[in-house]
Amino acid sequence: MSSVRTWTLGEAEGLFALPFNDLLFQAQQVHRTHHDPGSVQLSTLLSIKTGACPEDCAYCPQSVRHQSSIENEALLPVEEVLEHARAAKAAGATRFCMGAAFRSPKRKDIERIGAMVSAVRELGMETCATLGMLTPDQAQELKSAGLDYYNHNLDTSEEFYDEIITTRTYQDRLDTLTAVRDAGLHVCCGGIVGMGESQRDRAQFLVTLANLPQQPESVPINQLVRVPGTPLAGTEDVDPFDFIRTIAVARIMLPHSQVRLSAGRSEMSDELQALAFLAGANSIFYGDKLLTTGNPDVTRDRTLLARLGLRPAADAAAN
Ligand code: SAM
Ligand code: DTB
Ligand code: SF4
Repeated sequence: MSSVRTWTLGEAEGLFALPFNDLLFQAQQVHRTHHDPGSVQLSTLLSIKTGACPEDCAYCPQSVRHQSSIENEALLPVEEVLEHARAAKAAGATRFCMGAAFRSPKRKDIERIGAMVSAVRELGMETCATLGMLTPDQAQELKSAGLDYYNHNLDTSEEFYDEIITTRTYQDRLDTLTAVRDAGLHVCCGGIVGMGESQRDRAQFLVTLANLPQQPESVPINQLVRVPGTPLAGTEDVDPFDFIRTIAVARIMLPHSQVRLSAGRSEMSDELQALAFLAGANSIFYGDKLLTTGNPDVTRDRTLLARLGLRPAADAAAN
């Protein structure tokens, strides 16, 4: 899916400035033009390598530089990952996302992760991995192993990025996204709302995503999970309506993408999540855990979807 048009910062800020109901109406119109409004895609996450990451992302409990209370864990064996994937499929997830706290994976990591990807794909699930920076060869290897999606977030605007991460540049992120795209993988790229960024940063971040040579197929919008021990633990609450505005503007500017209501749902009411679906979110992380923090349990999510008359998207894997 190529870029539909080029967006300017002024246009994106104009969307954010619309009266809330006008913005949601426009987002619903775009949503209904391009997507089945009754369907929500379910992705389950698993942390396959946890903690001790050398990067200094201020939001992340897995950075070696922050004092969070997570337990570090080396790269899991293939069979253990497969057990989690089977359980996720049985619970109704169609995509299995394997996350590793790497700056970038080593050769032996790619070999084992390639085996995980092939095995999960054989279950009939879509596969996604997020492993940090990749070289073009590594992206190609993962593609050959059967990887469908690679998640690599831009997180925020280029201008605000330096206040959140100093151990890599925005251009490093863009380079990996190019390697992923060139390998023929689907791109999953989104960001975080609630790190102290301005509305302008949110608008600029979405302009960057929307103006990529090809828009990402999947766009996770996370609300910051304020984990004790991380530098952002004390950040102020986001206005929930501003969070919904970000989802709506993403839906309008990225009309064909799956927009995922991602981290932060444990702190959201059912009503706020319903507004996010109205604003055009059509995917969630599904399962009791994200990577290291909690997520609503499966029963609560199934009940919520049923109360809203929303259906889990049918199995999309066999392609
Ligand atoms: N290390 C790899 C990387 O950074 O690309 C992959 C794993 S990393 C945990 C994946 C994404 O999780 C980050 O890009 C960030 O958007 C999101 N994330 C991490 N900690 C978060 C938090 N506390 N709240 C919300 N999102 C978070
Ligand atoms: C994404 O955008 N959000 C997910 C996934 N991609 C890898 C991760 C959220 C992590 C939240 C904090 C944690 O559980 O460690
Ligand atoms: Fe490491 Fe990824 Fe966490 Fe940054 S977000 S500290 S790169 S695991």
